[in-house]
Amino acid sequence: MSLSESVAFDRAVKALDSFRIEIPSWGFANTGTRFGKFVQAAAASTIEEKFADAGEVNRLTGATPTLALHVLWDLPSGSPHDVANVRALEKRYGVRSGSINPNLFQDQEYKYGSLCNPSAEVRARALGHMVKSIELGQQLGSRDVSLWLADGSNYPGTQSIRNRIEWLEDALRTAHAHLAPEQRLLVEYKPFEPAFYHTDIADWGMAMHLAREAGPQARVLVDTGHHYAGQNIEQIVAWLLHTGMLGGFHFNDRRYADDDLTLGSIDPYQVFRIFHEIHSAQSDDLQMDVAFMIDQSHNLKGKLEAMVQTVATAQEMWVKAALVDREELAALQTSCELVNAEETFRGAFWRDVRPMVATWREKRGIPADPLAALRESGYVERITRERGSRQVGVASYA
Ligand code: PSV
Ligand code: MN
Ligand code: MN
Repeated sequence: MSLSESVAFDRAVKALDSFRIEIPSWGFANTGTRFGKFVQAAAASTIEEKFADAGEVNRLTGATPTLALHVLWDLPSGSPHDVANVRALEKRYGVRSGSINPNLFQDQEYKYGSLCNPSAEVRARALGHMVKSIELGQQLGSRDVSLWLADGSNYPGTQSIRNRIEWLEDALRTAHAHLAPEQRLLVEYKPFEPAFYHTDIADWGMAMHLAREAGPQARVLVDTGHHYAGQNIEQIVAWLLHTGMLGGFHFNDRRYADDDLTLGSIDPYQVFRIFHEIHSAQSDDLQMDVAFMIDQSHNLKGKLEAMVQTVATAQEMWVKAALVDREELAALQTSCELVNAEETFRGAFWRDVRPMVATWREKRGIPADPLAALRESGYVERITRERGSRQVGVASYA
């Protein structure tokens, strides 16, 4: 039995009112693959343009009040001037700084690793960058520092895996000691790429161990694209919820590996299953504080449109998962009525919640159809003209 229309709508309103998802500054910039970039005239190339685009997505969806920043890409000097500039942009565009992402993968000296580099000098400089990122977070009033390492090796026998674990533990303990009481350190894992033999933080077990070693304000960050094909991601989420170690998500979709595609474009049921774990932990009163963030790279689609699609999909999946009749499901699980349990579960997934979400948007003064509103606003055409005129040889579509 599915929930009645009125119970479902009340639940949808509650779910949507509390739903926030952070957007990444790099989702508006020109990005590509290792084979090159197809540049877009409308792509943001300055921090102001990224804030402007984020403000537009927030205006259209009402769900994205924060913007994740990548230190070297967005705060290159880390100076008080950079910080003051970002502060002014926050006010101008109505979007606050979100998670701070240190960049420990671009510098040439990180060829053999950053916090896990065999050279003590390189490790110390990488740690210095971490500490700087933590301080930037404090100056910007942003809570989470998200750590992703590209560290690893490409060939068996070429690095000591265990030495690198020790260096990493030491570095994360020191970094953690610099956190302000309200800050958190989120440790992201990834099984491969750019390293192809071993990655120093390859999975959730390693990330959880390191977060525990680092200290009480560290948690695990789950990027949905950072798993081997076939891995049961919602089970990992359930374990992290159970152990109180889930800190946040980087949402994206993929067909093969870390493809960074728009959410739900390949497998919306995966998003639903993850959200169900969160809703069910919430209704079981599990202590949790989970940051939802998008980590996507839109190299073919128009960036604004892609971001709006993802946020709208996230809202829809969040509502669908809120509409699982969890009491009924619990009873069916206990009595092992497998088919009925499955039908209760996936019945919520198949329910068309778009009319409910549109009604909620109208009640909250948000466009009922954010994608259509984006198109009607002329925003993309305007930035295509303004930004495109500064670039040469750029494709004219947004
Ligand atoms: C690495 O693949 C990653 O998922 C990390 O979160 C980085 O910060 C981000 O992508 C940058 O593109
Ligand atoms: Mn990520
Ligand atoms: Mn990734």
